Amino acid sequence: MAAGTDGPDTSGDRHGTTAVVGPGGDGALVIIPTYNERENLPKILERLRAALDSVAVLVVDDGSPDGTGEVADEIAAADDLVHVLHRSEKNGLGTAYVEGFEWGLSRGYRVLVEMDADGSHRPEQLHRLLDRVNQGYDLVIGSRYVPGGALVNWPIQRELLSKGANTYARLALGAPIHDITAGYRAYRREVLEKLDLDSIESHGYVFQIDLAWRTVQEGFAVAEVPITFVEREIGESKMSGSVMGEAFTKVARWGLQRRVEQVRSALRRRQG
Ligand SMILES: Nc1nc2c(ncn2[C@@H]2O[C@H](COP(=O)(O)OP(=O)(O)OP(=O)(O)O)[C@@H](O)[C@H]2O)c(=O)[nH]1
Ligand SMILES: [Mg+2]
Repeated sequence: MAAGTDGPDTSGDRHGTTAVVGPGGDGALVIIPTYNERENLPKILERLRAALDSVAVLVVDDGSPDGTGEVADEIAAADDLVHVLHRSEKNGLGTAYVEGFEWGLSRGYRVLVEMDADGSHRPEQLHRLLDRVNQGYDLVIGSRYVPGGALVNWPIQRELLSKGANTYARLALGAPIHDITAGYRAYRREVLEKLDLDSIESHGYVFQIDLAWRTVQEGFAVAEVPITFVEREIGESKMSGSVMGEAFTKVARWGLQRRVEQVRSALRRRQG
C-alpha cells in the first residue's frame, strides 16, 4: 500500500482480500450529484478519467438552471463510461445519492462512490479509498480528521463548524468515526443492498451521518483514509442554516434512541 494511506480501522470485521475493483477502477461507479456546477463538472470528469481510466461515472443533475445537465450530456455522448440521470428539480443531496445508488445497484456495479463536483474531493486520491475496499472494508471514508488528512483554503468558521459537528455526532452516537460528515466515500454494494435506502429521509449533509451510522449499526467494516479536502474555487456552496438544523435535531434523536436501547438491554440483562 502507498505511504500515507493507512487510516484507522473503525469497526466491524473485514472480509477476505479478494479485489472487487480493478486497477483502473472497473467495477466501481462514481456518483456525482450536481446543482449549478457547469464550470466544475468538465474539470472533475477530466481529472477522474486521468486518474482512473476505467471507472464509470453517474452524474445526477437536478435540472440545474446554469445548464450543467446539458454539459453532462455532451460529455456522456463522447465517453461510454459517463452516464447522466436528470431529475426535474432540486431535491437534495440525499435523494440524489439514493437514486444514484439504485441506478448503480441495478446495473451490477460492485462499489459505489460518492464524490462532489466542486473539486473538494480530489479524484487523484480515489485510489486510496478503492485500495481499502479491495482490502476487505465495506465502507471507506475519505477523512479530513485522521493523521495525514488535510484542509486546503477552508475558512476557519467552516473548519470549526465541521469539527464541532463531528465531535457532537461522535459523542451523541458513540460511532467510532472521525469524519462522519465526510462526503467522499466508497461503499461495497452489499452495504447499500442491506440498508433500507427508501426509508432515508435525510436531505442535507446529515444524510452522510445517517448512512454511516446505519452502516456501523449493521456491523459492516468501516475504515477511514486520509484525504486532502480542497475548498471549492468556482460556484456557490449549498450549505445553509436549515441543513445544519436538520443535522442537529436528527443526530440528537438517534443518540437518544441509542441511549434508550442501551438502558433497555441493561434492564433485560438484569431481569434475565
Ligand atoms: N443533484 C443535486 N446535487 C446537489 C444538491 N445540493 C448540492 N448538490 C451537489 O452536491 C455536491 C456538494 O454540494 P456543496 O454545495 O459543495 O456542499 P458542501 O460541500 O457542503 O459546501 P461547500 O463546502 O461550501 O462547497 C456538489 O456537487 C453540489 O453540486 C441537490 O439538491 N441536488
Ligand atoms: Mg463542496
